[in-house]
Amino acid sequence: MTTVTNLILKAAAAAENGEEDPGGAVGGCSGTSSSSSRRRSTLDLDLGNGSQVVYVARFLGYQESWDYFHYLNKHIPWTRPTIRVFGRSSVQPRDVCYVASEGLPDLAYSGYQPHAHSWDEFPPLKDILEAVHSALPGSCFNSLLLNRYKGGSDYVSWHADDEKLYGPTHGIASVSFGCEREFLLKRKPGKNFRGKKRSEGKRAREQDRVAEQHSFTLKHGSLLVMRGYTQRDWLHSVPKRAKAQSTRINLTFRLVPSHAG
Ligand SMILES: O=C(O)CCC(=O)C(=O)O
Repeated sequence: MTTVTNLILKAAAAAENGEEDPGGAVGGCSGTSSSSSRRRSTLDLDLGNGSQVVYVARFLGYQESWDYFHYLNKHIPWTRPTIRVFGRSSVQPRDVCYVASEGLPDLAYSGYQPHAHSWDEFPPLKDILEAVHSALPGSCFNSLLLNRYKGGSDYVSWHADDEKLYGPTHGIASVSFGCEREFLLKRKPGKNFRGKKRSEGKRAREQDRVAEQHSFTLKHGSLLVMRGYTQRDWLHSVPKRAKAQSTRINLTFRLVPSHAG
């Protein structure tokens, strides 16, 4: 799918070869300085109505990212649980694991309540979390969902991470390793494009549809941030792709307020 987003991404990638934006700022949960003063090319996409996406193609270095990939692939206790969607049981089409700080309310989705592992069990995850906090001043993530896609038949279908647990405007920071996969965003049905009335006519509706979908190729070592009302107003997915033959690992860092639940 060629969308406006992918054209912008190509421009951002070209810019990476030359001049780059400063991406790593001082700040974050611990208030530490950036793990790197590396200059990064970023794409900021305003989705309208208080939703934004930020994409950093080279968030982590290439070899460092492979080191994380191999560690996570080997040491994470991956499971493929049975979940219930629309009243039907099915095996989740990817491997998952959950890590969270102590004392948080339990996460549950689709009839499944994952065991919350401790950050201390997987020290490299704490390093990645610190890099995320450093790159996103003011962020303070305390939980992490890990996904492993073993090939192009593994996927995540259209959904929003809009569980009450997270609150209405929670940000999600998503770090990817290994095989590149397409990540799609589309506006939830009934949510108007930038507050405008929906257009009349087939052609106008098709133009609206294209304007309301975005596609990102999530690269090895990249960071994608969904902010504001993105989970309230948008759906996202990683569709099946026959060409994606190798393993991809994705980490989604989230903040669970300790009073949630
Ligand atoms: O693998 C990805 O990039 C997305 C994962 C995702 O949508 C989720 O964990 O909710």
